[in-house]
This record gives sequence, structure tokens and C-alpha cells, in this order.
Amino acid sequence: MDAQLDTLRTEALAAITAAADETALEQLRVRFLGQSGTITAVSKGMKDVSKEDKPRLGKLLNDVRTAVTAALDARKAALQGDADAAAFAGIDVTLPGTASKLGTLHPITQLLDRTIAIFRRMGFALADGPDIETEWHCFDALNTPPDHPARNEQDTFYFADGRLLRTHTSTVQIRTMEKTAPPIRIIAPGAAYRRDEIDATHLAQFTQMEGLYVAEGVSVADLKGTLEFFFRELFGNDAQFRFRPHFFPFTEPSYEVDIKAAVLGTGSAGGGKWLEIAGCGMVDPAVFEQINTKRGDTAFDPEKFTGFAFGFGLDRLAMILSGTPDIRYFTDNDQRFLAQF
Ligand code: 2NM
Repeated sequence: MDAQLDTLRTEALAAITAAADETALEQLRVRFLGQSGTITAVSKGMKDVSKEDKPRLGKLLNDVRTAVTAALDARKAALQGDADAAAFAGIDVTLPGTASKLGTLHPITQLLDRTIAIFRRMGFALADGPDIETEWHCFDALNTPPDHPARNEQDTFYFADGRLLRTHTSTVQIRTMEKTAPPIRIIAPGAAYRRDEIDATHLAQFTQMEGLYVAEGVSVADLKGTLEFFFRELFGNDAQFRFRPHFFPFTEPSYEVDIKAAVLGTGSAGGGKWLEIAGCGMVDPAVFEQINTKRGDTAFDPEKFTGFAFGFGLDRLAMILSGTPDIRYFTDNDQRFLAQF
């Protein structure tokens, strides 16, 4: 039995050294140490060995099992080392890595942040509301009658339950006035929606910035001063303004704001021309009455409070400021465009 064990050890160690891969190695482990393996078989035969031979043979068997186990472990480590070395062959780990480019905030987001910062300096707080709105918040509260073209199914996205995607963020001003008594000074930026043919100047979803200031004694002078300050921050101190009388259902008087500024160029190609950039006006007392009725009080007493409101499109403003000729560039997700901001 001594000789049998010696042969077994020699045979096993030779086979393990010769094992070409981990699969072969696993087969050898099963062959020698597995449940029906040769070493296991010898150890089962130990019960028939005579009493005086048992200690010596037992120790020898143990030595063989330990040696084979160690050889299996060593060979496995060597094979894994070879595999790692092969994987690294041809890779120079001292070469500099490939730098991944850092992204930037979307141009509309950058303008949004600037816009919020400017209005914050004038004491305007940020207000928010849902994109899916009731007809009341979007139209009725804003003195926009049922036969107004903005309420047409051709112009607005309606849901089956009568709700709709807001066509402006004035809904946020309405919701703020429902909850809060004057004085109110807020801006409401966010997505607005319309059923439009998409082209170079129209998207079905655009980004609006609206503002509202309600207090005692608020006048058209405050409105003009606020908007002129804001747009001078964006377009430069030389900017000239024109408040052109206009009509909105929710303000009276109402204006559209035109701007002319050196940054917009002086040449014949678009430069030196008046550009329309915003709409605004003094909140119509009819809006305050709607709010009072809804609140069930007279918090917005039109005899006591006046307010101004304004709105403009951030997409259009971003186009003017950056000279972007097509609004669709903002949603195309093209790196060649976005990397310029
Ligand atoms: C504009 C132009 C003029 C406006 C009015 C109101 C409210 F809720 F106070 F009546 N919110 N926003 C308004 C007024 C918006 O956007 C071109």
C-alpha cells in the first residue's frame, strides 16, 4: 500500500502540473479527491489495514492528500496569473487614459438660471404648478371666455376628462393667488404646450417665464422699470425699449415689448431692427374678481390692489441671444450645437 500511495502521488502531481486550463484542473480534482476519486477510495480501504500499519499509512495518506490539494491550488493560481498576463499583453498601463468630455447645462437651462437670478435680485420668488391643468385655471380665471380661439381643440391639447396641457404658466399665478393674499411677487417659469405645426420658430412644447406683482399702488411705471432692468441685464445697458399697446384678455392696459440693442447687431441682416420679446400689462380687475369668488373672500380687492404681469418665451429669448436660427436645434440633441454653449 505504501508503494501504491507513492505512485498515486507521483501520478497526481505530474497530471496537475501538465493541466492546460482550469477545466482540466477541475477534472483532476474530481478524479483524485472527488467522492469516487482514487485518494478517497484508498482512504475508504484504511478500515481493512492492520493495526500496526494504520498510523504510518494513515499519515502517508494524509501527506498525499495535502500535497495533491496544495498542487491543485498552486496550479490554479498559476493558470489565473497566465490568463491575467495574457489579458494585459499589448496594453501599456503607463499611457494616459482617454479623457471623457464634460457636458454642460442645456442652453435653455442656462438662460433659465440667469433669468431666475436677475428676478431674485428684484425680490421675485419662484413659483411652480402642474403641467396638466383645469380649464378654469388656464382660461376662465384669466378672463378668457369659452369662445376664445385659444380654447379651440385645434390649438390646445385636451384630455378626455376635460383637463388640458397648460398653454401658458399664468395658471401658476392663478394658483398662487388662490392660496396667498397680496402682496405677491413671483416668477413662474416652466413648460407650456400648444397644438402647432412644428417649424423653425414653433415647437409643441416651449419654455415660458411669467411674472406677477400684486400690491397696493403697483403701476405701469413699475412694470416698465422691472422689465427694462431685466432685459438690460441680458442685452446690455444700451438697450432701447418700445412698449407697444396690445390686447390680452387678462390685462388692461396690455403691451408687447420690443427691444433694440447693440449686441443684436447694427447691419442690415436683422440688426438695428426692433425685435418683439415679451407681453405684459396691468392685471385686469376681472381676474381679481374671479380669484375672490374662488377664494370666497375679498383678499384681491380691485379698489385696493393693482398688479402687473408679464410673460416671454425662454426658447425665443435664447435664440435671439445666441443667434440660433432654428428653435428645433434646442431639441435635436446634436453635440455640434450643444457643445457651443
Ligand atoms: C403675459 C402677458 C400679459 C399674465 C397675466 C397673469 C395673471 F394671472 F396675473 F392674470 N399672469 N400672466 C400675463 C400678462 C402674461 O404673457 C405674454
